[in-house]
Amino acid sequence: MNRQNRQAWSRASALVVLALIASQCTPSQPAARRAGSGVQSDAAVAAQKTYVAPGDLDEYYMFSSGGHSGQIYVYGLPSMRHLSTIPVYTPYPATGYGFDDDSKKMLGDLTWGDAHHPALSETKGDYDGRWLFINEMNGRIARIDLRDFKTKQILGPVPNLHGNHASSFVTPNTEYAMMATRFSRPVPNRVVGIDKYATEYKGIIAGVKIDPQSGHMSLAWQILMPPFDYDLGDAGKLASDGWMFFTSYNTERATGKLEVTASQRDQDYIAAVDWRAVEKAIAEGKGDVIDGVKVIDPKKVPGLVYLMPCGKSPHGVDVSPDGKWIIGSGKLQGVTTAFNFEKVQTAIRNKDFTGEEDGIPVLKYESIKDAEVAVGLGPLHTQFGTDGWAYTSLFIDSAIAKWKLGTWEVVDKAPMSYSIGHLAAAEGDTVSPDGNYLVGLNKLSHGRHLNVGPSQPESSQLLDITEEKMKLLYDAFTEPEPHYAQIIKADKIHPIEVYPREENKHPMAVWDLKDTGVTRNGKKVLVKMIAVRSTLTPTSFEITAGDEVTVAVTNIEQTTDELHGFGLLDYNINLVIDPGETKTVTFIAKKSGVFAYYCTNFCSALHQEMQGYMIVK
Ligand code: K7E
Ligand code: CUA
Repeated sequence: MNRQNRQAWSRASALVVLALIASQCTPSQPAARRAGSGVQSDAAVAAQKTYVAPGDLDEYYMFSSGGHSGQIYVYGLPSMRHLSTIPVYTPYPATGYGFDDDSKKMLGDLTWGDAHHPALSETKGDYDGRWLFINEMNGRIARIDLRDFKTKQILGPVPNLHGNHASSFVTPNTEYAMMATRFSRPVPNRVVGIDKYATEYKGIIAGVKIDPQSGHMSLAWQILMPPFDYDLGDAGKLASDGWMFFTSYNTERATGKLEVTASQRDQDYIAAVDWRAVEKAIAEGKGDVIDGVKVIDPKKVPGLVYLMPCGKSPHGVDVSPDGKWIIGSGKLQGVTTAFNFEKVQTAIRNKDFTGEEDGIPVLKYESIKDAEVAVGLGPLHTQFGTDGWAYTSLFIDSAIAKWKLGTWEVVDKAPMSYSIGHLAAAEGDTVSPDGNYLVGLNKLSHGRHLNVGPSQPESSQLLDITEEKMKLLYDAFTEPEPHYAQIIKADKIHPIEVYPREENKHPMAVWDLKDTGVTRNGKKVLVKMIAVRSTLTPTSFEITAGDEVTVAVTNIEQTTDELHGFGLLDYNINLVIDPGETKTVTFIAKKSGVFAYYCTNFCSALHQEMQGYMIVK
């Protein structure tokens, strides 16, 4: 049996069992009460659809932003099992992240980050399973390699850009990831009174160039924008390829109590950026260097940015799979607007403008919109399924509305428990969404889990969207703080299980026990160590107080799942070394005495024997 058949078979047999259980349930269970004899209860159907039998594997990976935990949580769908945590902006002792020299250097002075929007790399508008990008509020963006699920690069904090929320949305061939400011400030940063906010503070939109071979990110250009709060973004695709869209609020340029001062106007904007034209302008030498970055002022270089009026205080902006429509709405409204990209282009050609903001033309709302869809109160984000189906999260209604692109009819609403923020559909940001699963990422979850005190667990809710009515299948605990997630077919990702020995080019790697040991160069001491079941070699080493010590540990295993750790007590040192990997840690031996080190990852029957001593004279 292949994997799919095996899954179908195990679900079918599970269904029989569950239906039996459901039919014998006590009457206190409403699902059982609803089930007539011989008819499966809703609960049994839902359980069957999410059941992944022991030994079977999920169909999808979901990469969920960990918000201000600074991490990414990996889930399997449809089981909603939490499979892994990828530390990105925060030290994570479980994998030793933020303790070894390389990851410590990558994190720099910041040991937290507020991550919001993961973006899988794309080829021709389809997830290609190579990399995952995620933004962070302290002006940073990171790349995770999906070959080993490890953070490989953190770019930033980048100059001029403050509060990187409208990020990391990639373009259809991963040419760029984006960054944009939630918080405007003087550019370059200097002290200017808040009374000068409207004229002296600036927003920034930035393009981060991604190397197509290595995935390496570099800051390519920035655009100087009016001091609005840029909130979310999405890249154009197919029909609208070459463009980027960003929502903005506080177009009042207000300060102070924004919930009042920034809600004066009926409309704010979606900024439409022609990034190919920006690329060309930069190549032609346009723009000024500010704090080391090429910055383009649209007042001096027209034709790159346009403002599309949108309902007040918009949050998400989402481009339909064919690229024809741009969906955005005020988050206090009862409708969401579908803007027609063709009409946007026509309005630009005809100079159908109603005004300008700092030299950026404002397009006429009536000329560029196709429809206002009555989705319900508090529309935030829209995801897409097959056949033109769209799903909009409604924060105030605490529901998801299902509606159709083109006919604009709303056909279904599913209540969420509760106060949904983002939502994620299977392959939902691609040119061809799968249309089978949808996950609501809820901001609050009152009463959905056992009570664990004031910090209530958040929840993500899995829905079946294969039929006309959306069906709730599962509630899963979600680590704080849920923002966006992306869902990719499992067979698109092929992670390695060990680092092949021949790929290890680390200058301090050793593979033969006779090459281990201590070398000294003045006050600098290098300890080359091998970790292999069940010894850390050398089993002891001596140094002198005040030495600068580098311990380089190579795990010479080539066996799956044979990780070893190097925990050094009292020195706050905790490495975890995967099979075939070398990691280093450098520290000053400040304390003298005897200190034990040991393997932290249970690796064999004699794991407990895997220990040694550092003697500091
Ligand atoms: Cu939570 Cu995208 Cu930061 Cu919406 S954001 S809800
Ligand atoms: Cu190696 Cu435990």
